[in-house]
Amino acid sequence: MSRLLLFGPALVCLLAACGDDDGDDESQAAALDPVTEITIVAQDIDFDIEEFKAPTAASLTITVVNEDENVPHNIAFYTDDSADEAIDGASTELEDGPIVQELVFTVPAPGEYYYHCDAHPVLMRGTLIVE
Ligand SMILES: [Cu+2]
Repeated sequence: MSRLLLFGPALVCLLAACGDDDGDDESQAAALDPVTEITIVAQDIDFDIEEFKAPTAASLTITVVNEDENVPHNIAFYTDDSADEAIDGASTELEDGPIVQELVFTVPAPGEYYYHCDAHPVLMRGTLIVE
């Protein structure tokens, strides 16, 4: 089953959409399956996705949509929620919204990782589960 999902995000979206009554839940449902592309919206100093899965060693593309006018956001990945050790190449610069940022990096070894906005680490945070 997980092998099937590796065929691509389009299939994942298709499956998620099929199982949903409400289109608003689509992104959250898709986040439950491992993805190699994901869009995370930063709005009202909050990320809309606070947990998602990705397959180890894959190239992961994250689109960060900062909807907050004149408020700086970014996304930065760390080995754990102490945020002491950054994951190489897995962060964007803090930039005022509205702006769209794209981040591409290689998914690390299986495990749980942490991400946050460096400007709002308490309010904007999440977990990346690598399988
Ligand atoms: Cu922020």
